[in-house]
Amino acid sequence: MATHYSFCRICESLCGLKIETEGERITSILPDTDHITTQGFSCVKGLKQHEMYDSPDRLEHPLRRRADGTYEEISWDDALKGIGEKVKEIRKNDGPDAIGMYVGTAAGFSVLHPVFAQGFMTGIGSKSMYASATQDCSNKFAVARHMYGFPFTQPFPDIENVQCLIIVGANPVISKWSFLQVPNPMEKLKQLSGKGAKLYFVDPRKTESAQVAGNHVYIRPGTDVFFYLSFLHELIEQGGTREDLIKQHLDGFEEVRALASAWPSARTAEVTGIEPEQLSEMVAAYIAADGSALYSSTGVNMGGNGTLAFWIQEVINAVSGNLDRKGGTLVGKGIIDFIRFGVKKGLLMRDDTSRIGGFTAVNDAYPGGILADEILTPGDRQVKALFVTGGNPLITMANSGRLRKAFRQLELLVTLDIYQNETASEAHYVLPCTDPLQRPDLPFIFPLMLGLQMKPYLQATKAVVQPRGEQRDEGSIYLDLARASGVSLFDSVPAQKFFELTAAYHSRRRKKKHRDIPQESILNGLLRLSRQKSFNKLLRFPHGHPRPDHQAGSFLPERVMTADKKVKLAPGELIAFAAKLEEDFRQEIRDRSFFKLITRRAVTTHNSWTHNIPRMIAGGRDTNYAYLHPRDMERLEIQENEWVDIRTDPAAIRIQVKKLDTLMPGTVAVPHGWGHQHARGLSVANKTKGVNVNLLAKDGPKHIDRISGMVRLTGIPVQITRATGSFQPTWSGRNEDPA
Ligand SMILES: Nc1nc2c(c(=O)[nH]1)N[C@H]1C(S)=C(S)[C@@H](COP(=O)(O)OP(=O)(O)OC[C@H]3O[C@@H](n4cnc5c(=O)[nH]c(N)nc54)[C@H](O)[C@@H]3O)O[C@H]1N2
Ligand SMILES: Nc1nc2c(c(=O)[nH]1)N[C@H]1C(S)=C(S)[C@@H](COP(=O)(O)OP(=O)(O)OC[C@H]3O[C@@H](n4cnc5c(=O)[nH]c(N)nc54)[C@H](O)[C@@H]3O)O[C@H]1N2
Ligand code: SF4
Ligand SMILES: [Mo]
Repeated sequence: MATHYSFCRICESLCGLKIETEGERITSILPDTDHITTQGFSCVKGLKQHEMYDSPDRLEHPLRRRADGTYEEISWDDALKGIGEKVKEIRKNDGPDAIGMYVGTAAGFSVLHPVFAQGFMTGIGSKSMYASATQDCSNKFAVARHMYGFPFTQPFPDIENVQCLIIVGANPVISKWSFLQVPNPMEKLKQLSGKGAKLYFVDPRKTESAQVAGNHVYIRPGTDVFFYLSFLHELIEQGGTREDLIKQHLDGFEEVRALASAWPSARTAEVTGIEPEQLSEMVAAYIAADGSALYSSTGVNMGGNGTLAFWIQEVINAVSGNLDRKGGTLVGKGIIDFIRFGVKKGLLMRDDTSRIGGFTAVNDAYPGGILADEILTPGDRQVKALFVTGGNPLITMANSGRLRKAFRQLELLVTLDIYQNETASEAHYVLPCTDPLQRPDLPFIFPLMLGLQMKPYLQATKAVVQPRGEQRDEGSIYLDLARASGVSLFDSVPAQKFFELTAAYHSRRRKKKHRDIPQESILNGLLRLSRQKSFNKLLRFPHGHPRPDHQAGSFLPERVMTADKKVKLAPGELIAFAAKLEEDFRQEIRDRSFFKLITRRAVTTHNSWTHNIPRMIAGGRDTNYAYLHPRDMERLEIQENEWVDIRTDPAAIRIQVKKLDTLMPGTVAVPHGWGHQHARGLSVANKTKGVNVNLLAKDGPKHIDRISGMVRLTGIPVQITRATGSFQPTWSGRNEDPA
């Protein structure tokens, strides 16, 4: 028996873990009570993750689809050869952009996976990159690039010192916070409130977080931009702006002031449902406190106007003098000066546009909402091959029914995952990857490069257990895929040669069959280049090694990456984009007769990937429900557990109803990540009953935010009727095979 200290890489909390093993088997996972930041905090997903990784469904060999649609196990040599030849053929005939990639959330939680995946695409010479960020957060990157000169400049609330924190569209008690590591959010919220800080939650549901502490303010889904505009308007009216700082560090105030002047709270209340007095009180609290912050997350990002809403939020934090001050919002530092480095190297700043819709890439990726069109529309740059790496787009993306049809047209679909999930069930090749506990690692890019941590620290972990069967790490897979496809990683022959040689040496020393990259040495190289302790030295701090604390006053003006070092409050593109608000407002008024669909996360689920653990779906948790306010149920004449049909243009779903009196009337909540019936490789999850709510969301260029590339995944107007008669699904309805 052995004890290992490591950390969880499922969500941004990165909880320290104490892991017991017997041989190559994990026997228990406990929270690491000595961890310098997470201090014994964790959740059920982290503590039971080995049940997921040890599942008999876990991929151990590459799979290839046979002509009849069944799958056979094949060797790595055959898989690489088959994929490589097809990639060469498509690249030659249709050009490099015909080869696309979708990078999912799980990839982001590893340091090397996304780097090698991008390296492969650079080698191919393809710009056809897609990522789960256009589902959940591209608006933040797009706005940051316009305002601060770099997409990864992401101010976050100074949680230790904030006196007034307004949380919009986030539920940290369940989600554990995003774009910031805050361990044990429930305790933190209680502590803040205990210390007398004012807390507000602006959310269509009185969430688990809002029930812990603070005040809750209901908002009609999808109307956040109008809330923020009225907030700014009111802030100016109440004299909450800091003219001295505006002059010194900010640029464009008059233009945003003019914009906000059209949106007094008496006007926007009609769509947001927030009473002017309520807003006025909140703004007064924000102004009065000695350090305030507005923070938002996916509820705002995914609501259809995430770009404009987040922009105005950042304007408010800046003009009120809270940006870069103690108790306000801070801009962290990673192990290197990533902001300066990124701007110098032009990292994540591609300016090219997509073939369909002419969307500018955000963080070097195109909108996921055009992927189906890019596959289905003939012509130059049409996507004919797709690599899906650490994601499950057929569940998590908009209009997933149409996307499935598109995927079936691909000449080559390859997935890199730990399971044969729904997406992999359509793939030509399925490649078995290592799981987080089988790889050495550092905290992922947000904490590592941006310091998005309440208390900065660094931690290294070795692999806790070795890969089973033919499982391999993604870096090694992309190295081999590059060779098999006749290209070099990063389009650099020396880089390809270097990694091949080190992989060969590393594998010979360990008497391994496959040539796998020395992950620890590469991570060590990264640490040494950024003048940190070596990987091995860091391992001597198994509970984390502290890094310097954040410093208020370290951002303005030195680290603002615009030409004149001033924060751009009114970038031309955003001002021009805001012209649509009048029409959006009228649309909100027209939409008042519709229900607005929102999502709801649970501690036991993580997007689409925890429903294959029996304990996570036990006790009635084997499905999702449509949650409705009792008053709405009465209006619809529906009892609990009865069925309703929820409709939008693309599709309809039939789903059972549960009562939820913490919901704003006129709203329906349906958790995402369900609808596993098509998954060949999830023998537990594919017997669950839930439906995929993203069948209802619209994709295509007309439905995409032009700046962020995001579709609307929350605040969607839907019709709800009591289920009558046999269900006639558009093929994408409930559970049946689309074929
Ligand atoms: N309606 C609605 N839709 C949503 C959301 C919502 O709130 N409402 N949320 C959105 C959000 S926030 C996001 S981030 C996206 C997520 O979108 P995706 O990233 O497409 O989906 P996930 O379900 O997170 O898929 C992660 C996959 O990675 C696999 N995996 C886990 N660990 C590893 C590993 O170490 N290596 C590899 N190769 N694979 C691994 C898992 O098995 C799983 O198949 O979905 C979005 N979709
Ligand atoms: N247990 C668990 N934890 C997770 C995940 C998971 O799936 N399960 N996913 C992880 C991922 S990938 C991410 S990105 C983070 C996301 O973390 P969060 O952004 O905190 O996500 P949610 O918990 O979905 O909180 C979104 C909140 O927005 C509200 N909301 C919905 N629509 C609107 C709207 O139009 N306006 C406003 N103001 N609010 C709205 C919802 O009611 C909900 O309370 O969580 C991560 N952590
Ligand atoms: S909160 Fe849970 S899933 Fe997230 S890092 Fe901690 S243990 Fe892992
Ligand atoms: Mo996410």
